[in-house]
Amino acid sequence: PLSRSLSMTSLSGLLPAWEEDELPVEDLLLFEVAWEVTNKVGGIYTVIQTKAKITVDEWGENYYMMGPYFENNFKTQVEGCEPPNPLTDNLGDKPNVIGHFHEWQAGPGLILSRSRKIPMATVFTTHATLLGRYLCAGNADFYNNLDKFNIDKEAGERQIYHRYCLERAAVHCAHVFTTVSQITAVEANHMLHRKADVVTPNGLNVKKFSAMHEFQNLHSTSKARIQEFVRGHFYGHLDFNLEKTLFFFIAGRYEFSNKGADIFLESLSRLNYLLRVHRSDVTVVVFFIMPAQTNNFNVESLKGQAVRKQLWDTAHTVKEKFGKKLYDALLKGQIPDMNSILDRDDFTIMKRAIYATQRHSLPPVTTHNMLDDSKDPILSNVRRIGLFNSRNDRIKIIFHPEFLSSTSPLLPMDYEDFVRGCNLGVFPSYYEPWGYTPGECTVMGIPSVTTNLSGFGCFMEEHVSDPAAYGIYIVDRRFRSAEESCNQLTQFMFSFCQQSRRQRIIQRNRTERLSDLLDWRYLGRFYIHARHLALSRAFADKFKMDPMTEGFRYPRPYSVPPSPSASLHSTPHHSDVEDSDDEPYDEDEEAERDRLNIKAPFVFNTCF
Ligand code: U2F
Ligand code: UDP
Ligand code: G6P
Repeated sequence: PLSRSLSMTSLSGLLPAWEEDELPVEDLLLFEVAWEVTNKVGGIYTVIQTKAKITVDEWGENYYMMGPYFENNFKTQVEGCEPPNPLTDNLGDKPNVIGHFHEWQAGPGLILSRSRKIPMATVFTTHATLLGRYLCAGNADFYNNLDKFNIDKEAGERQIYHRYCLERAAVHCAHVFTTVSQITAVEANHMLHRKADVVTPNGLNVKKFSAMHEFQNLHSTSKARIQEFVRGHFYGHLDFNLEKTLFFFIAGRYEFSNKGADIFLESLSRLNYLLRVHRSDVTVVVFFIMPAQTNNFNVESLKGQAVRKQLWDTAHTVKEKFGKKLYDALLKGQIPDMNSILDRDDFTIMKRAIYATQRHSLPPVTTHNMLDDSKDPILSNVRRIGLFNSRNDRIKIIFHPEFLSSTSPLLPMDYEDFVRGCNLGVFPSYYEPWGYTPGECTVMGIPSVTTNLSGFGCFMEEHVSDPAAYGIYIVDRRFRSAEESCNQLTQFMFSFCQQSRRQRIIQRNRTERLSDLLDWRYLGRFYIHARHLALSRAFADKFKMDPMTEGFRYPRPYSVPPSPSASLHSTPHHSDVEDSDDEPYDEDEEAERDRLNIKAPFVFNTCF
């Protein structure tokens, strides 16, 4: 039986208990069912895949995942094997089964097992509601009208009524209903008419390096690779200083307004204006990584990389010849005549290489041939705001309409390496039940922009005092108009551009310190709680449970934040000198002070 010793205070009312007693897992079976088990569609795959380890650690061989059979996925992602204990035997003396179903696609399994009265504790998790996603993508003023929609009619008009009914039935049949965030709980309450029992925030597998600053070194090496790409892409137009160039990016499914690409573009246009009128020497190269239909890379982009390579090869050839002549002269005890060390051939190949860098067009905005160039929403808006990578613009735009891959001939980097090399991820979503991308930035120590309409943003707002100081900028899209949100986003980015390198380094250290908060080792607890609750509801005589609540909160960091702008000049570590390393700054000391202030990890740790 499940006895408990619990202590909690309420923050949201949906947080789980700590100090949950261990389940007698050897007498139980856990099935987790999702369309995205070994099948990458979107973020649910990331949930299932990253959570696997902690679930196996707890459940061992009594944990089963179920997903669709796609031969290719099966061959590349798992190893076929016979079940260690045939299931018909494991059910014999293990009568208590938990079935955890994700999203409407898995819903029928839950509905049928209840209607057939199979003795199973059921959990249903929604990662987004069907109607919410459809209504937001259709530009409805969603959050101000949550209680006003005629939900059956809306679902019917969008021809998703059958799917919507499956979703709603599964939600109501489940012993325990969970959503990935508080904001989705509110949405589900209106769209599906059930309050969530537990909020199960999405975690990640957090990699810790043995050397604390390794992630800063990785930033530096990945950034160098992005700089190489930029050298090629902007050949002939490299009149901006790459040392003073920042890399921003947005990435994810191409849902133009749900993901906030609309207000991002508008804010970039304003940022461009601000940087120009302030005569800033900072340039920002902004990457849009959102898959659209294309007909492969375009010639101009490929040519850019070829030209860069040719210049590199030329420099290398001349350097080799130069080096050899220098060496020969030194062997003879002479300093060579610098005027004749390069001969006519050398000058000819150098001139030819320079000639190849002349171009009569601006560096392209997109890296691929778009199938629907004229109607594409990103390109249409780039045309509207006129950011065409011209010399005077401080904002340069590169739209890469395909997910990144290390085998690309253009930008051969994995997404993870790319993120590490950037300075800021910008995810100003309107509809985002959780939003993995800013969380992924956080655990890599890269600051990001999120919103108070995203599950991640709300989670950070709730648990971190002064998130901006930790490199989590939260745009208010809930209580402000689109125009005001744009201005706020512009200000965040402008403040970011005003930071010195030193301030950025300090901020990255702080960002990385939040990683523990997103680790499944902690967040997995919410799933454990949901399972316990389901058992106590399905098998009440065996599994008893008391209600309990508790929360945690990260305090403001020890030093004054380097951003946003209001606090910029009061920070004791503020420096106008780019990269000046002689200022006294003891980061370990700051981290230690932060830790003494931070209650959260210890609250968590003592519970394990
Ligand atoms: C949420 O992202 P998802 O990965 O679920 O987003 P999609 O894969 O684009 O699926 C969106 C919904 O569309 C439906 C299904 C999905 O929930 O109901 N659908 C469909 O009708 N037909 C199909 O072929 C495929 C999908 C969420 F948006 C993020 O914020 C979270 O981070 C993520 C993880 O929790 O879940
Ligand atoms: N992603 C990727 N390759 C890329 C860009 C993004 O694999 O080039 C991944 C990213 O790591 C994240 C996912 O796509 O895990 C997007 O998840 P998110 O929760 O942000 O949005 P969703 O698509 O689920 O709405
Ligand atoms: C890391 C490296 C530093 C490098 C810096 C660049 O911190 O350890 O050597 O100078 O990144 O930071 P920036 O914010 O300018 O990309």
